[in-house]
Amino acid sequence: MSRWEEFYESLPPPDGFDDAKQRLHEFCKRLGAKNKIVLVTSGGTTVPLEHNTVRFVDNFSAGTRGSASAEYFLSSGYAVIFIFRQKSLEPFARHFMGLKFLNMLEMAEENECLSIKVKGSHVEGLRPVLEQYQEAEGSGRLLQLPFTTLSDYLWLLRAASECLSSIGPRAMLYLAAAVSDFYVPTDKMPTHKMQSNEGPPSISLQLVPKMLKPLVNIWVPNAYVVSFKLETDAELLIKKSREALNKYNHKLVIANILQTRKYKVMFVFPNHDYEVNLNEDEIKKGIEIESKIVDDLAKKHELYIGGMV
Ligand code: 9Z3
Repeated sequence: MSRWEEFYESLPPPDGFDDAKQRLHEFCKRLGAKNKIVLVTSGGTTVPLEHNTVRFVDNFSAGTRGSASAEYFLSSGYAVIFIFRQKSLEPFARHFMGLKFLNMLEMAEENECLSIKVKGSHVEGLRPVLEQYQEAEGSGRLLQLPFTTLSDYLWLLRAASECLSSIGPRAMLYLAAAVSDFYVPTDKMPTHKMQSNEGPPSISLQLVPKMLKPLVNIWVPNAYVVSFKLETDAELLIKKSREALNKYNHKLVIANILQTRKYKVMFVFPNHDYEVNLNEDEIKKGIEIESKIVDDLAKKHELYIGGMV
């Protein structure tokens, strides 16, 4: 048994997994014959430190990259499977988060009847979002499945990949989730909440086997697979991205630096690379880098489907 198979054996499937599998199957069957389908993963995974989990290891990802990209894929005609960290940003809903949402509303009283309305200054901005959301809902082209832990994520990733294998090169995988490289094995985890009066705990994290290998070679071998590489040291970025391409044989790594990720990424292919960025003017206008990333990818994917790359 390979290391990744052993790893899966050690992780029980998440609650509701059969239902998620069925929804994936129905989605791919209904839309797969005629459409391109992209699997977008988004947000960070948690790694529990106790079986009855009070504490866990998490990461910074807010899900902006994934949720914004899902919207642009939908408007480029894709059907989208969106696997996202519970409570991270979601397509369309991300425009209505927290106080931003409340600031868009106002009270109105007419004939002693009180109502709440969207402020006039926001109507034009909200219209395209609402229209696109209603179109995606109406056409059933968006399937959202949440995860919390690394284990939930890996089960969903595998199930979605295996479903997508039936549509060959029309499937794209866009792996933007920030997935933990480390975990605490189930048999090394305490059952109950760690007690501070027992002194500082010593926690030994193990390496998570890289799932890109079975994903590219076994689960969904004909898909257009795009992974993301995140670094904080710019010196390492291209080198590490090329290493990943050589190791896993997928099509493209989109490389980004933590601090500049919202306006600059590198597209790294096995033999060349280039920057996709936003200039000052585009940033001021509120253009999102994901619109450029998805535009470029949709073209590359079309060439791939046509057997041209
Ligand atoms: C990314 O690099 C994404 O672009 C971000 C997006 C997580 C930086 P936000 O959600 O951030 O918009 O706040 N995702 C992949 C990160 C990752 O863990 N990649 C692994 C690695 O770098 C490889 S799969 O080793």
